[in-house]
Amino acid sequence: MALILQKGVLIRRTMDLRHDWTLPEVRALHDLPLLELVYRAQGVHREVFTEQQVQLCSLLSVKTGGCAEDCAYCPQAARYDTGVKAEALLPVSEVLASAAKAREAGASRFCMGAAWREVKDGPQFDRVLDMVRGVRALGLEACCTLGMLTAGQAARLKDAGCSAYNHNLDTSREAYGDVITTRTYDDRLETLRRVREAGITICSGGIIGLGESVDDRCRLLITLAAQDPHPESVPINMLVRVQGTPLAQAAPVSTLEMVRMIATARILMPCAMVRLSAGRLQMSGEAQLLCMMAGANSVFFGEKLLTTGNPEYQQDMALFESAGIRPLEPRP
Ligand code: SAM
Ligand code: DTB
Ligand code: SF4
Repeated sequence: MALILQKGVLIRRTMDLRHDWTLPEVRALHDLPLLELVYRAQGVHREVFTEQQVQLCSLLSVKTGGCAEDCAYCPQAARYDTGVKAEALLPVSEVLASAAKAREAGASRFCMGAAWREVKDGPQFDRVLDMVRGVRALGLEACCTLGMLTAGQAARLKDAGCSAYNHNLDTSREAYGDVITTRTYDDRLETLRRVREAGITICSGGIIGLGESVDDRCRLLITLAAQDPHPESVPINMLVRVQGTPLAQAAPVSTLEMVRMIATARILMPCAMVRLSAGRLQMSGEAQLLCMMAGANSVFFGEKLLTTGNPEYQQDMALFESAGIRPLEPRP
């Protein structure tokens, strides 16, 4: 920690941000007694985030199902029989109506997901660019998650005003091939590089509960923290086990494993928004608050994630109110 003084007055503390964490170091943090880990993560959190605020993000599947990839967790992969039907790309008007409603309900970020392997230039991508422009015009941050991108496509998204691009590494390089075979870890890192070069902020995180080891979870966080700058946003998902996917019968993970993952992410990437993402339906309100104590400062709200369930709006608001947590105001 360094202090910045102006005429002897403390104006800002700067964190020593590291990009070279080692597995023994991260494992030692991750495996600390839980309350000690949460205490340390909360200390880092408070150096950066001084208000009791949580960012509410709204998520909409703008193009559902029929995806060519084989991600073993995903209900939208065409090759698994999950009951999710392939649908066409939504019209811009429908997406913007949904964004306006989300803004009314307190969202400051609107995330649009497409079940694509990669973006193809043409009318569909042009329509997504119109969606991005429309969401920005509503005063919301616009995030997209559309699969792999070329440098040119990243530049066009940036021109349209895209604030962030979500592209998860999901797990460690070592465990990746057990979960996805239709693309490589390096494909993923290459898209992240293109997004960064285009000047769009990065949202990248992962999932726990895929059958990975604790070392794999730590290696994922090490790879994310090796990015310079760190991703601005790190979603931590708990696997939603969907019938028909190869991971439908995966062993459930405990909420305390989520707490450990979130706390470790917070310590490694102090300035990132750490997002408590999929899996909240399986967690009690108190467990979610423990995740927030461990450094999570954002959730997806609304009854649906992309295709699976999420807590009811009223239930979330009651939880935040009882804990004195305020939604982060929009700052477009
Ligand atoms: N097709 C694009 C891609 O894969 O980058 C964008 C959409 S994809 C559904 C976005 C992310 O959702 C995935 O990277 C994965 O981390 C997460 N996800 C998908 N299914 C999930 C599940 N069953 N449980 C938890 N997270 C899941
Ligand atoms: C992320 O990391 N989690 C969100 C968002 N980024 C796109 C998606 C979760 C999807 C959960 C499964 C579903 O609802 O289809
Ligand atoms: Fe397709 Fe994305 Fe689902 Fe993988 S996670 S199957 S790329 S929609």
